[in-house]
Amino acid sequence: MTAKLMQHQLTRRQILGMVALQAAAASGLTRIGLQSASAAEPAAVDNAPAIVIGSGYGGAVAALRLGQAGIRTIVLEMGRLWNTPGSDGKVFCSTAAPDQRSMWFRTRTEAPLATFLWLDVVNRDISRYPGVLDRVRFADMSVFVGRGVGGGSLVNGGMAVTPLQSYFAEQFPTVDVNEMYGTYFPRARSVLGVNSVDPAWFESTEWYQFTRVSRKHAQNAGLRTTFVPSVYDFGHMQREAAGTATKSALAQEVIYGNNHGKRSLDKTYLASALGTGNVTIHTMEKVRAISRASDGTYVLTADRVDATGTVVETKQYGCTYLFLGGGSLGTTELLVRARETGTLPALDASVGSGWGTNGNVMLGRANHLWDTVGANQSTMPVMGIDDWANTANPVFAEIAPLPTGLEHWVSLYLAITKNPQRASFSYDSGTGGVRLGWTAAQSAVSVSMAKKLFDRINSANSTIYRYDLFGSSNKIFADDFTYHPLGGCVLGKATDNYGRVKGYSKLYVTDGSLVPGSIGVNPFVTITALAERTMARVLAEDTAP
Ligand code: FAE
Repeated sequence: MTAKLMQHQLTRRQILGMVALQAAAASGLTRIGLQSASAAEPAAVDNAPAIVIGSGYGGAVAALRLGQAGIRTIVLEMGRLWNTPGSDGKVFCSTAAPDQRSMWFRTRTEAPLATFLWLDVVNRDISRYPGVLDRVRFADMSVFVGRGVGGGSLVNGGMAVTPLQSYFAEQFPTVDVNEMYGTYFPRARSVLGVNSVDPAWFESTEWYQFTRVSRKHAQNAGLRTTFVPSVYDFGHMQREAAGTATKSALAQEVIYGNNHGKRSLDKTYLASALGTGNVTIHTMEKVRAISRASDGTYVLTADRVDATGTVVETKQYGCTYLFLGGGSLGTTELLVRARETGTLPALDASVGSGWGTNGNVMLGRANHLWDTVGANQSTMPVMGIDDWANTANPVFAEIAPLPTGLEHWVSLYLAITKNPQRASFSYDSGTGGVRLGWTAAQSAVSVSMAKKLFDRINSANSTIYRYDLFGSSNKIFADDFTYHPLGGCVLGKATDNYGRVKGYSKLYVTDGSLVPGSIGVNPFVTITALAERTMARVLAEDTAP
């Protein structure tokens, strides 16, 4: 964002919060609050009325609303603050030249799209560092997640989609949909800074030729396409294209972070939360245990790690109100461990279950030579093929970019299928971690649905699939990873109808673990809106003196 634009759009609280973030980065602090904007680091505070675990969508909403309510709050985030430029002058590295900043403690990148023409040209050796993207591997499924202040908002494609009301109601039968669509979805979109691409610019720019080609192929098969909004600032993107702003979406930046243009949570919810003066974010601290003291308050154990991953300190925290925003994986792991090790034994038996991939499958199609997709591609998707209304085979497929700087004739997609399969996490006492019971056969259900849709598109356009993008085994459908982990502590099952965890008072879940495995579109707007709904209810009913 340019300074001018920021002044135009940011509230006073956000500006104060951004000052705090900047000051923390400049002085290398791992504790960020308004106090850190002054020279002295605040005194160590291990107790707070409220603690939030994680700073992704669910955590950021909780932090802002608690701060606004005047409740002193600590946010514990295992990743780092991302606003210090590296030696190249950039905060984040691009997908074309990944370095240590790309991935969470890896020696080689593990990009979703592994090969090109079967060649191992995508991934690079890197040094171990708390990079921004993690790939958490389970037996038959791996999960991409963001690490850092802002969680998934730092690495995602910015697609800010509100689900179909009827499907939301199907997934959340106990939630008042009128209230969600009348109050909480609009509130979430407004604070997230959701905007839409200018249709005239979309039709004319070389940067979205890849999308127009995929739209034509979908239409040739009689399929409907729809624009999807984004949290990437399209004003900035148009200036990138015009050469008047530094390129980010137009410079192959996305899954390892965007240096400009994206309204990630550190620029929206979290900046405002810090601006209340009541919220402090501690970075590089991973919570590993939660228990309850005899007076009913919560006790947390957190490991602080340095840039090599070494634990440099183990800390104890105490709080009255505890909000879990560690994401579907982080929150579920903490609660399953707490139940199975007996530190929170009254947790419901359903904690750990109801997990799904949002039916994710990635695939590429090979276009005819005359159907060029363009060497220049924006990394921010703006359109989906919407066949969700097809009850025999509901699929919503995002038209995804594959920016390489060269014409490659590939149309890439991330399909979201209505896969009804769900899995559970179980505690592994040997490692202290969790296992995920998702199987390859469960992924095959998503593949069969994606295949039915894309077979139609291929047949209408006399095209074929690409076999060279997902490793050396001629794999067409990448069904072994997801960007959209959902569930594990499902609303109304592991919690009450507002995210209050069953079995314990003043313990709440606000993140993607509430969503029962599928929401039919990209999930962060839903996660944000549900967190807004939880916070409104909790602040009205549970925190009154
Ligand atoms: P999340 O954003 O993952 O935040 C959890 C935070 O908690 C992280 O910062 C963790 O580091 C931290 N954490 C976890 N455990 C602990 C612990 N024990 N102690 C301290 N900190 C902890 O959770 N969604 C869309 O809607 N549109 C898109 O275009 C889109 N594209 C995506 C592209 C990629 C490459 C990826 C990976 C995801 C994408 N998503 C997209 C998914 C979206 O980012 C995801 O649903 C949300 O980020 C989930 O929000 P949560 O609040 O549940």
